[in-house]
Amino acid sequence: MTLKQDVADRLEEMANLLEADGVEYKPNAYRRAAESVREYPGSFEALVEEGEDAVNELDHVGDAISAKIVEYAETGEIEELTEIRERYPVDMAALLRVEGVGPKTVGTLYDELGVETLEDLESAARAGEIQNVKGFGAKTEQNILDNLEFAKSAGERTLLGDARPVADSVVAYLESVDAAESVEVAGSLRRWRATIGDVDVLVGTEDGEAVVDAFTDWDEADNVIEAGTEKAAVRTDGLRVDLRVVVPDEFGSALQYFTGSKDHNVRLRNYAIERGMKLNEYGAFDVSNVDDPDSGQRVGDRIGGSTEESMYEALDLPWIPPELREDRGEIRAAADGDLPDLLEEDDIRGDLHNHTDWSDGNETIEEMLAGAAEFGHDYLCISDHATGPGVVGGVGVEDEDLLEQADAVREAAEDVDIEVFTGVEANIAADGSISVADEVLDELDVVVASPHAALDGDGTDRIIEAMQHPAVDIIGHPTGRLLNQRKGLDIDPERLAEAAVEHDVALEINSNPHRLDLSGSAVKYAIDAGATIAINTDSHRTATFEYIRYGVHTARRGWAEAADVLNARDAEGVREFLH
Ligand code: DGT
Ligand code: CA
Ligand code: CA
Ligand code: ZN
Repeated sequence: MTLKQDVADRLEEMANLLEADGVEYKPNAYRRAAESVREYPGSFEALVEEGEDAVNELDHVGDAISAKIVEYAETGEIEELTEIRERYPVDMAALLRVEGVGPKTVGTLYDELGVETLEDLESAARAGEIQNVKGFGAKTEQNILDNLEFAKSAGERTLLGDARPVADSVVAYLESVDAAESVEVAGSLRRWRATIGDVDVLVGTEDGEAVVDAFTDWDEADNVIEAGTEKAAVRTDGLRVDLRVVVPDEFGSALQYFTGSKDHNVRLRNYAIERGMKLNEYGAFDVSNVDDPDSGQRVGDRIGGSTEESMYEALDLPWIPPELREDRGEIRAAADGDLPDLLEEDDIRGDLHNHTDWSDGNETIEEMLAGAAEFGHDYLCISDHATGPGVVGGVGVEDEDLLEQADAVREAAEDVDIEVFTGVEANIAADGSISVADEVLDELDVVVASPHAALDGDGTDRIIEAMQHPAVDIIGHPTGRLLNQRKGLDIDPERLAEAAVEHDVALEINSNPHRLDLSGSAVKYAIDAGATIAINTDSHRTATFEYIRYGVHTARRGWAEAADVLNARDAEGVREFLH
């Protein structure tokens, strides 16, 4: 955890606790300050070293807050925060995960019923105590009960976007260790699941002890959980990293085994058994002439295991990309020669959903366009928020200003070497209507329509209704889910996919690691139905253009090929698709 993250988290906690306490205005001041800290581009340590006056220069940070930031950096505590924590000894983060429960509700339920944890909340709701609190009712209580399950399971897993940089860093470190011959991440991270239980890393080596020693010395490890001769585990930023060491000759079989998924491995092992083979983490063995194949781990003729390819080859199968290993028909497809020719990161030519400081983005139109050019895109679409359900005025751009912005975008486009699309992110209301006037939509190249309000219950009809609007090109983050925070709309992925084909609307994979919406499994329905996918970052600043890789791998989890993806086409191809 860096000082910057730490401070931003503390300020946000302060905001939530003040709001729980019924304080007005201050909570938002703390939230804006937290945002500024999070966005600070330079070394935050260096800034704090310079003292309160320097910290005061940050946007939305005044005297009171800069003093607290310096206090925290110097003492590791903020006195006022400690006090208010004592007044509200609640598990705020967990309680806020319940859809419909905000800091204010947490405060009231603590004051009235002593609710501190999710368990307390559940028993209070089950006992019917919540509906008797002033300002609450039977409906609120039922809502809390409905949303508790999600909140209880959320938070146990780490976002892909948080785990991947940790994995990249531990792999780079282990690659620098002399004794390590080959290093790979395995597990759910190698399959690019949206959330990760723990990070699995595999090393092939003749000297396991040296690798384990180096691993436990890794300077990003906060503590060592275990250290043996073949495996070790450390914790960093609350995330567990598991290391396995194997001899080089068993690297491929171990990698295949530890990549999972468990369901894929079970099906593959059964496929092997039917063919007189035995697969495990030590290799692929021909056991057709062995009386009792279960008599040991290494029985029969070893015909594969040093590479992962050799494991699949032993079964006459082509290598199966990790993203497909979820037991969704990939082994059958491999046997039939029908594996998809998966989309690659390099296939992406541009990004069609991005924000600027005209709405809630952090950078100007010019900065976003220059950043996209530098990132290597051939084109970028500026699609700021319109006003409408879920997006308040002041954040969203009013209709008449959208036209003015489009002019500004076209003008800025003249100064960059990439193609630029004008656009908008319009809101889909609960009845499926679109928040922007038709005359305005007609003037813009790209219309992204996204749900931002009433994000519970079944949203299929609403989204399909929105697709029927003739100006809509892309459905943005179709379920509105926020991983670990909000379940989002229930969507029937099959109906959604069929409607997308019928109305020629692309379905977005929003690459923001908090969203990854659509999910890989929903994408597979879209691909099977022949729908077009758009992979966008929904960037609010240039630094997040790189999130596109999370979207690409999510698309691969949905079996997408380049031909299925709108922004794998050139700008001309995109124009042909637009309405
Ligand atoms: P996670 O960590 O919950 O996000 O998911 P994974 O898939 O990374 O699971 P993890 O870390 O428990 O184990 C890594 C891989 O090792 C897993 O994908 C498959 C393999 N594996 C682990 N335990 C078992 C097991 O009991 N049976 C089988 N067949 N495979 C296992
Ligand atoms: Ca794992
Ligand atoms: Ca593990
Ligand atoms: Zn949005």
